[in-house]
Formats: sequence, C-alpha cells, structure tokens
Amino acid sequence: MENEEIQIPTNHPRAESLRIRETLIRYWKDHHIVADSGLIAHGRGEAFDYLIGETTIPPAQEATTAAAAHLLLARKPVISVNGNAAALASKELVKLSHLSGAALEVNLFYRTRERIEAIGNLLYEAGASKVLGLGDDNSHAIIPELNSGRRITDRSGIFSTDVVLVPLEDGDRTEALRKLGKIVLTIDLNPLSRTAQTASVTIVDNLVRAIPNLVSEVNRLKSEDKQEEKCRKIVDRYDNGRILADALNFIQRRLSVLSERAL
Ligand code: PTJ
Repeated sequence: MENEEIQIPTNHPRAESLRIRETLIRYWKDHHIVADSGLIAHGRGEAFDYLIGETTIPPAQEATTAAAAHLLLARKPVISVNGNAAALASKELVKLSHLSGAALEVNLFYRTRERIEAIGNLLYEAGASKVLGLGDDNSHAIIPELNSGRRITDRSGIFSTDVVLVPLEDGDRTEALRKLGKIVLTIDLNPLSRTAQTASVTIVDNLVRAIPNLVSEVNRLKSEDKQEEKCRKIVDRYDNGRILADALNFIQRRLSVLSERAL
C-alpha cells in the first residue's frame, strides 16, 4: 500500500482493509483516477478476499510463478493499467515493468481523457520511463468485437503484444484478447468471473499482494541458471483449469472448517 494520508487507528482489527478503501476513495474523489464502478468492483473483490482468508493461497502462488515465467518468455509483454490498479499499486507496477521489460499501457473500461491523463501522470510520478495508451488517434488500434472503452489500444502495446497482464478485468476483453491469440494473465479475486475462467493464467489473489509477489517471482526466476528452459517448463506444466478448481476447493474446505467451528 502506498500514497496514504487518512488516519486509521492502527489497532483496528480491519485497519489494512480500511486503509485500502480510503486509498481507493481518495483516488476516486480527489484524483479522478478510480471510476465510480471501481469502488463497487472493489467491494466484490473484498467479499472474495474474505472467503480466501485475505492471504495468498497456494494456487495463487503457483499461478504467480507461471505469470512471471510468461512475462520473462514474452517477446513484447505489456501490463494493462486501469483506475483501481493504478490507485492500489502504481509503484509496484512500475517496478514490475522495469524488472520484466513489460511496457505499461493505460487502458480503461470507463474511458475519459481526464482519467487517462491522471493515471499516466501517476505512473510517471511512480518512476515509469514510458507509458503507452496516452497518445492521439494515430497510435490507436481497435480490438474487434469489443464495445467498451477497452477496445481502444495502443498499436505498439496491447494490440501487438504476445503476453498481456490485465489486473481487475472485464470478461469481454479477456475473451477478445484470447481470440487474437494472446496469452492473458489476470489477477482476479473471483475465481468464477468470466475473466478468471477465460484467462491463460489467473492469480486468485488481491492485487495488493499479487503485484509484489509477481515482482519477487520475476526477480527469483531472473536469477536462475538456464532461466529460459526453466520458464518454459513452468508454463508447459501449468494448467489454469486445475488452478481455478484448486482455488474453489480451497474456499470450500475453508468454509467447511468455519461452519463446523460455528456449531
Ligand atoms: O478503471 P476502469 O475504467 O478500467 O474500470 C475498472 C473496473 C474495475 C471498474 C472495471 O474493469 C470493472 O467493472 O471490472 P469488473 O467487471 O467489476 O471486474 C473486476 C473484478 O476484479 C471482479 O471480479 C472483482 O472481484 C475483482 N477485484 C476487485 N478488486 C480486486 C479484485 N481482484 C483482485 N484484487 C483486487 N483488489
């Protein structure tokens, strides 16, 4: 967590969760970075975070390793940044971009010029050397079959990439990107969402834990001997259907234990 000013009592049992909420509200109200619906989307995410125990579960760790391997194997990786991701993890996203060589591109569902510029500025303040998606019509390329603002991509970024990380996504774009033959990596606390179900790699975890974990995994894999061979093995072995089943089974088992305790 970063950029926070609001005073939350440190001994409050939900202090961290409240801090995250306050950060999102501030980036919605004061900076116009988070969309109105971004607050609602966060609430849905929080509910699923409760179900997994607000911790990184083993299937998320495995998916994180696979996502890191994909980023390192990619010809031209891109990290797609929306309002919630920028508000919650701008510095970590920039770190991930520098470490993995992935470009940062602002790409919004609720697209306005004001939000695009505000998110671009936030990423530059966080240390980005280049941010795509801020340009004029000449740099745009349209993803077919999409109606939301997300269809407008940067020709040299998401449109031409082989691997794209799309945290907190809507299902339509994930499907459209997969149809274009791209490897789609996502971070989504809801293992039942269309995004989670259609992505190539789904990290069922909170973005605030998942991005720092991705940074660590990219760092670790980069320091390994025979990095390419190891990354190739990781992605070849990876099965996203099994990871989603494992995440759902984790929730099921946890709820069983909790319901027995409640008796
Ligand atoms: O900034 P914009 O204009 O691109 O809009 C961004 C939102 C998030 C509003 C837009 O993409 C949207 O409406 O997304 P959805 O369809 O509500 O999906 C968001 C998904 O992210 C849901 O499945 C949530 O459970 C999940 N989610 C929410 N907060 C987090 C999260 N997953 C991981 N970490 C979170 N902090």
